[in-house]
Amino acid sequence: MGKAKMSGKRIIRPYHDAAGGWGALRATGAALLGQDTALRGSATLLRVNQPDGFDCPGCAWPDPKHTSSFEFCENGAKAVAWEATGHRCTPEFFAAHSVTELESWGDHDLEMQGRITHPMAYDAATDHYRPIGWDDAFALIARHLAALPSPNAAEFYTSGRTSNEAAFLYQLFVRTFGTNNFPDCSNMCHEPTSVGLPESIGVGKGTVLLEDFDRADAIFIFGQNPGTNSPRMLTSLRDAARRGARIISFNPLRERALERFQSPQSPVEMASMSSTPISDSIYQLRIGSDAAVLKGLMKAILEADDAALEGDLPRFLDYAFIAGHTAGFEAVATDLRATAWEDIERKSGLDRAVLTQAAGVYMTAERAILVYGMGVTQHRRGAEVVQQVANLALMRGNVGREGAGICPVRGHSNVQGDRTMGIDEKPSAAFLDRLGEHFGFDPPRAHGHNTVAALEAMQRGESRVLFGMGGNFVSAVPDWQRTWPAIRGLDLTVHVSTRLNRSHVVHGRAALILPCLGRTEVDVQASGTQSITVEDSMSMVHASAGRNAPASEHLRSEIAIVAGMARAVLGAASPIDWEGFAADYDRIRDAIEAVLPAFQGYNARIRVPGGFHLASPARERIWMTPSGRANFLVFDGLDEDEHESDPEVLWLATLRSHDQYNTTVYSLTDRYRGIRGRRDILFLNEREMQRRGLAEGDRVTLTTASTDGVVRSLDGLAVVPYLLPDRCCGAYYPEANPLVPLYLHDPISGTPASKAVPVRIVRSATPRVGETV
Ligand SMILES: Nc1nc2c(c(=O)[nH]1)N[C@H]1C(S)=C(S)[C@@H](COP(=O)(O)OP(=O)(O)OC[C@H]3O[C@@H](n4cnc5c(=O)[nH]c(N)nc54)[C@H](O)[C@@H]3O)O[C@H]1N2
Ligand SMILES: Nc1nc2c(c(=O)[nH]1)N[C@H]1C(S)=C(S)[C@@H](COP(=O)(O)OP(=O)(O)OC[C@H]3O[C@@H](n4cnc5c(=O)[nH]c(N)nc54)[C@H](O)[C@@H]3O)O[C@H]1N2
Ligand SMILES: [Mo]
Repeated sequence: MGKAKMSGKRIIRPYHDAAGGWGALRATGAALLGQDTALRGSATLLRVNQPDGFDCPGCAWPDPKHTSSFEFCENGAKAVAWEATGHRCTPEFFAAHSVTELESWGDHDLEMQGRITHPMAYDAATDHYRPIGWDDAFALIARHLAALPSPNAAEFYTSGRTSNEAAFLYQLFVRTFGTNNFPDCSNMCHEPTSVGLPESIGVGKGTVLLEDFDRADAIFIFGQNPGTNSPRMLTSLRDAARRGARIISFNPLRERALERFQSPQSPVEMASMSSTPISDSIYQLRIGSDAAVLKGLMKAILEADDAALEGDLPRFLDYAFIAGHTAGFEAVATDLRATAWEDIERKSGLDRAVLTQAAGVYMTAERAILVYGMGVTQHRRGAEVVQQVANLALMRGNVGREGAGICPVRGHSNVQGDRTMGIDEKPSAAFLDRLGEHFGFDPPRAHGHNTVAALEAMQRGESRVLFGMGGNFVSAVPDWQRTWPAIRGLDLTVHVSTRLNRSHVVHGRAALILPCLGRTEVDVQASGTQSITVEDSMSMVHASAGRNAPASEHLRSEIAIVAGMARAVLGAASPIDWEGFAADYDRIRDAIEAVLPAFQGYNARIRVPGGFHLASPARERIWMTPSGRANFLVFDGLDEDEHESDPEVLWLATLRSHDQYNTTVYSLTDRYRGIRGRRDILFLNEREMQRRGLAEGDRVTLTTASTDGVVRSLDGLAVVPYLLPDRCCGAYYPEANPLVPLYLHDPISGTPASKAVPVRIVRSATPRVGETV
């Protein structure tokens, strides 16, 4: 087949600058102006992540001790501007637009309406949302919950911006009501970390602190895009690169910030237009081949270690650590020796020589940090891949030493804290014991639903109510053609929200929107001005208090909403002083301290600037596993899926653009990838385009290679040539979610395989970009 002709308009305009720099400053200015926050916003920005300010509602990356001067972050600024917007979504707006009309709006247009000002209830007779009083809203929830055949017919979702205090009170309410149904955003995100790492190292969290980045000799980054999703991490990476640490990335895409970064904090770099190269190498592995790559790296180390033994040279494996601290090494070594290099090469698309070279960097580094993100977790065998990251760390004793460790980069700013507070469908017996003892009730013991199980229960008609504490459940979940009808069939959907989103327009028969305060806003309760606390990706807990006036006088804090709902649902007979908790958040922290021993002295410790670190046993080389040792775990084979052998099936990764926060689309631009003004894009390499006779701008239909006979397809994506490995393609999340079958999830963690959906591509009847009918 000849080279397809590139005619008509080009869609992609390659971005040649480094990540960060003037481009980032310009984009921040645009984000602030677009939200009418220009003056107030910049004052607000000066309080982000300051000791007396508020925690950035963006990502979960930690701050240098929370005592630093303003650290610039483009995407943090966007998250703040989005919350501190001057736009308002009022009862008049809802009166002017029916829900059916709003359903046809794009995600960006929904969110652009700004902050929701009043509690609203869906009125089926008129198909409009109408204002409702708070007490009436709580009474409506109470009526629906009381009518359920069992508390287990309700689902209580949490998104990861919810504070420790709100999360603790919320789980207390839900368990007092009688269920452990806690689907949460983490179930679609780092659950493979939460369930995979404990088997390996005894804790489901990372083991590094920010200062470890100052000591590491090598930093390996698997499937994580810091330039977009945790830009403050670039400061650590830039400093590490400048002092000569080796940084190696494994990513099917050459993400710009993994290549080079221009620090807006550095006057020299900004003035001279210079930048710091970040990664020594970006290895473009095939989608879904991290296990193969990790096994390749470990096999190369094993081979080098064998050679060292023969040559009587220093060894590459940390035998003292392996013997003293771990179990299962022999089984893993046997499996690695039996794994053929040809299979690793075929699967990953990377040569043995290349992998051996990367392994060389790892095994000559005295201290190494292994970082990973969604490129590792959102796979059919995500939890097992996480365990391979741990294997690689354990081989050289890179856990529990300065400058070394495992670093899962969490998503939402408090998603890790929410889990610590008990947002967990599989709570430990010890936690329930202490909770029940302190509050004098018998918490439900049966495990509840995670996100996938909640959706399945809705599909079966067993779950009847969905309550969402933040987030955008409807858009975030997979398989829309199958999951949305189930959500529409619910008796009641309730969403505690700041801005309008898809979950408000794809709703149950009855529906409520409960507008809440955001992080940037002052929270005044009966005892005075309150602060909340959060836990970052490195287990640092600290306080956060906003100063802006609330977006509307009708807003309530998430805590006050939980308290009001609890009183309405549980009645005056509930022995728990819900109003007392809502009046003074110190009292919630006292209760947290009573239930969770790690929070001893909570109220005093958060008053110290910078907060405190929640001790991690693995960091101290204490292994909280049944054997008391860290475990090497075998990954059986290299494959994820039976489709691997069909050459027509490609792996689709669903991607975040630079201008979105999960389902919140700030703009239609994806600066570093060279896309402007649209999101209906399929990234494909030129060889795959030629094989199909496709040119840039041609429209295609993607169809999932489903195993359940259901047709899942997405029509009208415009093809753009992009440097990707063969048999790989990319499209934007959440638009591509209809292609992700609900069954396509990791059976261990329940996390949907959003980064490796098997798809077929055919030319679509839709006219190509730039062509009119
Ligand atoms: N601005 C902004 N910040 C955010 C978010 C946001 O949407 N916007 N989201 C927040 C949340 S909740 C989360 S969880 C994090 C997400 O942050 P990340 O973990 O960085 O998640 P993604 O951008 O989805 O994917 C990361 C990378 O995985 C790569 N990838 C795809 N498939 C594979 C694969 O098979 N193997 C490997 N090795 N790599 C692969 C992609 O090319 C991409 O560069 O960021 C948080 N921060
Ligand atoms: N295909 C595919 N699917 C994915 C992913 C993917 O990479 N690919 N990523 C997954 C991941 S990692 C995650 S974490 C989930 C994200 O899933 P969610 O966390 O459910 O979604 P968000 O888009 O972060 O939620 C945005 C909404 O949160 C509300 N909000 C914002 N701030 C606040 C606040 O302070 N309080 C309250 N109560 N509400 C607030 C606003 O109304 C806003 O519209 O999506 C998952 N789904
Ligand atoms: Mo996430």
